[in-house]
Amino acid sequence: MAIDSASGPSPAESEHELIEQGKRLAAEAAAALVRDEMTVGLGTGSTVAYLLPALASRKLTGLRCVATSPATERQALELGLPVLSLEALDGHLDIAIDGADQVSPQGWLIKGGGGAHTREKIVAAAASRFVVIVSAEKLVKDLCAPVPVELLRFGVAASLAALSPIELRKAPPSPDGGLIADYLGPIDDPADLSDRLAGTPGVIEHGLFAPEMVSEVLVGDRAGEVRRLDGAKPVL
Ligand code: A5P
Repeated sequence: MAIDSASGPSPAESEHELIEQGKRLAAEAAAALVRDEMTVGLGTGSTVAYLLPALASRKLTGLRCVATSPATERQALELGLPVLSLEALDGHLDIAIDGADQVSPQGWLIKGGGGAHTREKIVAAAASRFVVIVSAEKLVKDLCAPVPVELLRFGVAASLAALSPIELRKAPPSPDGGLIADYLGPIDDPADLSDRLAGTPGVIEHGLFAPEMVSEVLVGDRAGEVRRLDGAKPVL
């Protein structure tokens, strides 16, 4: 059988590798921002999956972490990172680090691709500094659907009707029992949509994160560099 020795990775494989490299570089840069004795919010997702080993490898023995999902908690504990509840830390964190699905030029985020946005938003808001870690393709000119939404199970038919067009996700409920759905309408003005979603009875939380929540976005680009974009939340 002839073996084609010249065949390297396919374009799709190369693209995937570049994206993964971007996530890893952004995650490693964020891990370097953490100092010993800090309290740290850990996000959820494939980019955070690079953050956890990078953080664990720093061997900061005084860290105390809060996880935003069972998956993150499991991985963090396996790596020896101490995980506590937010209550045990009096509801305050020094820094939170998390991925995003989309980042707009104005600093709005869409999060919740993994359905963890409710806990992620609570943790981001509880942190003095919220650092977003993304690969370059997450930077978009205009935010677009889907916007993840967590809904209370009670009265879900009414909530869905009020939020049309929206689709319940074929996924298990969140660890807090909420149903995950995706709002599929236009996003002409993220602030207006954020208000509309938040103001609809039955909505527990939605995946639009305002620029005021974000301290900085670290972008792992295709050239192997990490760029820093300032957010609107001051870094003290
Ligand atoms: C989890 O629900 C999400 O908010 C993630 O933070 C977001 O979807 C980014 O995930 P990736 O790092 O896997 O792209």
